Amino acid sequence: MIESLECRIAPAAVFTYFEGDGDLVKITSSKGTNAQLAAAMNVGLNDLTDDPYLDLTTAPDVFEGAAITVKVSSKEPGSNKVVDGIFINAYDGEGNDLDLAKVTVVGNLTGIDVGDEDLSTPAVKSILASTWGPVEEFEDFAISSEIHGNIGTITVNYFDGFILSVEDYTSDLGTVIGTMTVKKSIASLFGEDVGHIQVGTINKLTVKDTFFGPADSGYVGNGLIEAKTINVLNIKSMVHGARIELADSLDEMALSRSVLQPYRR
Ligand SMILES: [Ca+2]
Ligand SMILES: [Ca+2]
Repeated sequence: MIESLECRIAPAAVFTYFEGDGDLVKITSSKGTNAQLAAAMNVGLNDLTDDPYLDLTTAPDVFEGAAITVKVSSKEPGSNKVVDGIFINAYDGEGNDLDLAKVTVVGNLTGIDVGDEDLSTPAVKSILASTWGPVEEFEDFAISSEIHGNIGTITVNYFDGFILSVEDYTSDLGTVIGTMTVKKSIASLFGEDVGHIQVGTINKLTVKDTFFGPADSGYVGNGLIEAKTINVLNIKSMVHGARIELADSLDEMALSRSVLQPYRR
């Protein structure tokens, strides 16, 4: 008997919608049904963003651990051929929280809230997006991406978003980012919290081009990394007042070292 092709493809839910520029966007979830995915779209519209809003907290048990892919499946002449912007909600802090596996956006990820109550399992294994944050310059602010737990890897061309550890980033529970690779720039746009990261630890951060700051725009948190620890750091250039601020907290390990080596740290 010949096995049909469909049987060998992992079951997935699909939802499509048209963008203003004519692109047909296809959302795929490795968990759930087409109906459940459709019900998650634009439910509980986030008044912070006009972009499409995928609210997976509508069925956290269904989508727990799902891989989510958002990409343009049918390109129109004259369109930009990428997803213009989508916000993914998988954390509401009210018990409807879930972890995700691989999140892929071929285009702009406006923001993502993610992570269940179990901090021993990653909030999200990986995030791959062309750009992350607002798409227009002087759109004034980046919507916060609230992360409850750790992130395995982040790979983006431009990071203009606002990653915020739900747990106090100066505590032991703060979000840990394993590897973050920015192929172009951080804070390439002006705006409040555009290109702002506040997490406990980044194990490896690579910025292949420029990490920008606010210059004289007056925007707060524009081009700012706050963390307790960054282990491996490789940034080609930092300009315009870009800042990295490490939390000045003396934990037990640091205290014991200071006792052993009173004049050294
Ligand atoms: Ca588009
Ligand atoms: Ca978790």
